[in-house]
Amino acid sequence: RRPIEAPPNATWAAPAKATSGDPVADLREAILGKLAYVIGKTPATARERDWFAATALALRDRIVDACMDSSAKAIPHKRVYYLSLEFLIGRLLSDAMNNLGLVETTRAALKDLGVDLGDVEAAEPDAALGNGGLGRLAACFMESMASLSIPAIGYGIRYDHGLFKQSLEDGWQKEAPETWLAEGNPWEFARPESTYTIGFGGHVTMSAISEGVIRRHWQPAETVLAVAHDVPVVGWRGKHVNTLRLWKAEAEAPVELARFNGGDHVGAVSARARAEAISRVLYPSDSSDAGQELRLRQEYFFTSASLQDLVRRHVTERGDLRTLPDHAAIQLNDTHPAIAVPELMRLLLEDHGLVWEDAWHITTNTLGYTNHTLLPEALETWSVELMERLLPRHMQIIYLINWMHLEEQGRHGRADAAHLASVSLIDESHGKRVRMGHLAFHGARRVNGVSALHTDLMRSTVFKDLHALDTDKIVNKTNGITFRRWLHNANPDLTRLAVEAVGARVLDDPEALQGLADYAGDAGFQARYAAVRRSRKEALARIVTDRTGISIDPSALFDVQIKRIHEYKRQLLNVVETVALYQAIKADPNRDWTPRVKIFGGKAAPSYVQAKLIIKLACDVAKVVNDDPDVAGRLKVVFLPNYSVSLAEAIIPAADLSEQISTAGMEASGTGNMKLALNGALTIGTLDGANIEIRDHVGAENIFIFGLDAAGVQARAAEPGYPAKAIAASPRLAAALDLIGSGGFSPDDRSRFRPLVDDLRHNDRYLLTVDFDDYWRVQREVDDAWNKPKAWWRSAILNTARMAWFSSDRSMREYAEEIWRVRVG
Ligand code: GPQ
Repeated sequence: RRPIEAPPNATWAAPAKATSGDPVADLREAILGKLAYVIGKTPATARERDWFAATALALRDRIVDACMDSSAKAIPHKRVYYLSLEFLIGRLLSDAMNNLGLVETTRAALKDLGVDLGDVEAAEPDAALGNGGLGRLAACFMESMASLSIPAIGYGIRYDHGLFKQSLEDGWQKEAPETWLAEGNPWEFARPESTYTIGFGGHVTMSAISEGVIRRHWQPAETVLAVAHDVPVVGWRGKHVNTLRLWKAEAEAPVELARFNGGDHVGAVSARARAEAISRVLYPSDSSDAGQELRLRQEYFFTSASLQDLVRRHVTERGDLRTLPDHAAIQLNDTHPAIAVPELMRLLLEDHGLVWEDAWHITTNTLGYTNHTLLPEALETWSVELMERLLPRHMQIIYLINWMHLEEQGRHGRADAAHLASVSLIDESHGKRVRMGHLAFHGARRVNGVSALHTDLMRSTVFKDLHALDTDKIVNKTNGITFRRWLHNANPDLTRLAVEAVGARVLDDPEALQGLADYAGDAGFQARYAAVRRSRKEALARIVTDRTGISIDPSALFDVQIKRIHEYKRQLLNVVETVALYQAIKADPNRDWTPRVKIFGGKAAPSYVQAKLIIKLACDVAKVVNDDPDVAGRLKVVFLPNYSVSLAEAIIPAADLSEQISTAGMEASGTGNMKLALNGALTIGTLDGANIEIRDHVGAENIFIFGLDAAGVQARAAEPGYPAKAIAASPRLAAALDLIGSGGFSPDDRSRFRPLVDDLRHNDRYLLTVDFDDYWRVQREVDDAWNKPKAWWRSAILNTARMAWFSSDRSMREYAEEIWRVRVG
């Protein structure tokens, strides 16, 4: 791997430090110093992990230098506060080296010490503080904000244990705890001086402060401390550094001495265990509501700490809270921090003595809310009973906000019961529950969706009636990805090729990638582009063999579906098509079948039974297909265990085909679709989420679209008996389902996959049966296209050239301008 060295430029001066004039020697000495005096090891005793820590610490010093430079500047006029329960950042070393322009310097410094940079990079654990797209988006946005010099602080939780480790035991997913902090985190600074008290439970008291004016005060029964841990986020060319501030939960009293002295040694630390449980582990739920009390505690814990922190900063810097909206934009990443609405109200009313109208004005001019799904099972609600018990004051405030909101409807002549029930912050249809989406919507100045289609569906479905009250409130902000990680770091060879073709400008301005279009038909360029792909495929093939024992041929088409396992994402559609293809090859083994390797990766939520069964099916199909001599050389199936950010970095540059096959209307955006297309994989996909915008950019002739669109899905889903009709009309689908359902892949347990097949036959909520034939048809078009390499590589190059718009820099500029009203740069 030979990463790209950023060419220095005039505005990007190295900090003025005593140096030898030799950057490699300076960094080498810095690393040796960290190894000796921080890690306490000699080069002879150091393990890769020690070299990683020493290197990270040496680079962190450089980031601090850059940070001191940027924070020496005046207080920024306005800051963005990005509140997210998840930041799926992965490894940070290559980001830091690349953005500081120190990749080759670091490589050379380590080489002098007899250490290989690649080995050191591999020793860094992934910070897996997120589940999937939502958390990775937050990480891309943090990197882009730093690169655009948008002053920002990301706020989240410093989980002791990130997303679980997945292993496959005989094809069944097993979960083990993830332990990224086991040997410490060299990137972070503990900030015990930034500690806040977070309350839970208790009751609300009242005091009359003057005639007719009553103040309410929350008296929590229990308190927990939130202690800040800061991770610096350095932007491109080291020009700007932002902070990711993660909260750790600690008990006020580490041990209750009276109990301890009384002999109750376990009870003496039980309050501590209860407090620390809050930041212990990331909930592994993706696009589904975790719904448990500890989850609500996590949400309130990090939201309250973050708001207290930013309010205190504002008061220190500006004095008057009335100007908060001028100097702070708070973005709520989904509804997980939606409790910010009543919490900010409470802080303004109780701690700062503001009156309701002023507090509401400040709140609703500071908050923004991003919605990431319309799936009903993912829309958060909390029972009023739990809220009253855990956050009694917040529940009062929510009731008051809702009362005023519904009164307002009456004043506009909209007091009919159906309308009120639809816009109310409380759902009363099955017990009383607070609708967190409605709460965030009502408390925000702007609400956004994450792709054009998703935003349209927000306006026409879940938020229809709220939207009608203020049609300017919902805006679209199509997702993006940071090219520094997903092109420059993940695919340095492709980046070098782009630099050679269109100039180094492409490193600063993704729009320059457009210049590659001129070379799309050039035989010489195609050959070099294909050679880069080939080398990435060989590297992935080694990983596959290493981790699964399966050998795959790099000259076959690599067909990749990597993402969380979820029924709406329809991995099952891909597996059923694989089975149908297997049957077709068996029936006609002498045809010139296009060689394919189907590669799957992704985790299932531990409680998601159907998703785990789909993993098992993929593995069982793999076993049969890979062992069958009749299909040898034509079809292989691989399920790569423990999909992660760093595994994605290895898979994406090696992919020829990107599977984006969700039921139309259900994938809010997708971002893996963007990473794969940027790296030149052609997409096979539905008209869902950002796939539509990808098609618009790369051109309909350079993408494989199939299936019903969102309107078609809505219409068909309303027709009774659609699965049976679809299966009856498709002998190929019927045969594949018969083989799966009758135990063709599970001779040890013939009824194992009956639940999956029965659900398809009788229910099929995700319209797999309806889209199957078209999917099959377009997959065969893919086969044909693969056999015309000139046209294939032309399309691939055009995909890379035309994905520039999907840079998260573009997303962040749009948020900055239309939602946050904050200066860029
Ligand atoms: N997304 Cl609600 C998640 O990754 N987790 C979630 O809990 C929810 C949404 C995803 C969504 O499914 C993708 O379509 C988006 O691209 C992604 O958020 C980022 O917006």
